[in-house]
Amino acid sequence: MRREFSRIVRIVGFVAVALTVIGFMAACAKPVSKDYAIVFKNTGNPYGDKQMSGFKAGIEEQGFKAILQAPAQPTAEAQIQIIESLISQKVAAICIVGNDFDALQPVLTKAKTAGIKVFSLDSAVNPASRLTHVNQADSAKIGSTLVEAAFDMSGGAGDIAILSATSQASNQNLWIDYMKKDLQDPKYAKLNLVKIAYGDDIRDKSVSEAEGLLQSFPKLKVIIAPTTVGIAAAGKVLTDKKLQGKVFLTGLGLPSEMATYIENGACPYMFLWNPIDVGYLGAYTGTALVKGTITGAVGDKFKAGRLGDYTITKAADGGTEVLLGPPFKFDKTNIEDWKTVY
Ligand code: RAM
Repeated sequence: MRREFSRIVRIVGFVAVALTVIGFMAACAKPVSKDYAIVFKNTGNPYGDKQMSGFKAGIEEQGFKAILQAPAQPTAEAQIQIIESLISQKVAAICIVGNDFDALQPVLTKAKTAGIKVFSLDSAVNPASRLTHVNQADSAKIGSTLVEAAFDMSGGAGDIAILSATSQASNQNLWIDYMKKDLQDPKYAKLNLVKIAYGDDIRDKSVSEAEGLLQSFPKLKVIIAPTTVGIAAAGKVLTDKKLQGKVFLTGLGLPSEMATYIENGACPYMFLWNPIDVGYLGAYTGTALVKGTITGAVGDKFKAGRLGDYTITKAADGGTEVLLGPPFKFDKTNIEDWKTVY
């Protein structure tokens, strides 16, 4: 009886100590931040605004706070300063739209060491700097689709040029690499890539780069602009110069900015995905990483709100990614329906 009593006392004592320790640990644990940050390439890009609005919607509908940031210039240096300040603010996650594949690694590693979940979206940072990447569409498919469009618009032969964003933008560079690989195919032997110009996703610079291409290459048949800023700038230049039917434009554009140029024939067709959905998928990737539902490993699964279920897969750069879906084609038959959507 006495032994039984002292056993009970020991158990009660043990439970009390355990509860005290758990309570102490809970009191000491850092409160989990409810702030989720996205850092876009630069300000003044309507595509970036739409992507960030999707991120904000996805974060806020889960009861958290979204911090939307973008530097004035599309450089890695400017993004590093923003990330330093987000580290001091102790945000829960940083979703980076990289202005450089490798240059952000030291600051992103610092963020990771501080317990912040780091992942990229739209424009990837290298696998060592991220847990995973939110990819808008299959990169190889984007490259081959744009080369095939140039082939089609040029009638299979002639000078073509690329008007890109910055020379360091990892998403554009990846797509351009795939385009160059595709152009090796004997089918495209008569297509002559004369120049890759960089408008830096700045409207005025993109306009003058487009004008420069026309001046330097009078026989130019197609401009491929794999950036929404570049394609809209080139659309304006071709329209102002009344070059519809002589020089064709294709690439990745926002229906809202490109409707005029699709309707007037400067751009027979182009492609994109829904940038709001890219941001929204990023929001759910971030919260899943913070909750621990996913770690960013191949095979991890999570639910992205209204978009449904996603699985992390292997990315071509050796890291992992989550893919939104296939790119969508916009032409005269559907642009009217899409120009008010995004
Ligand atoms: C521009 C940006 C963005 C890219 C789109 C297609 O707005 O460079 O990163 O995804 O174009």
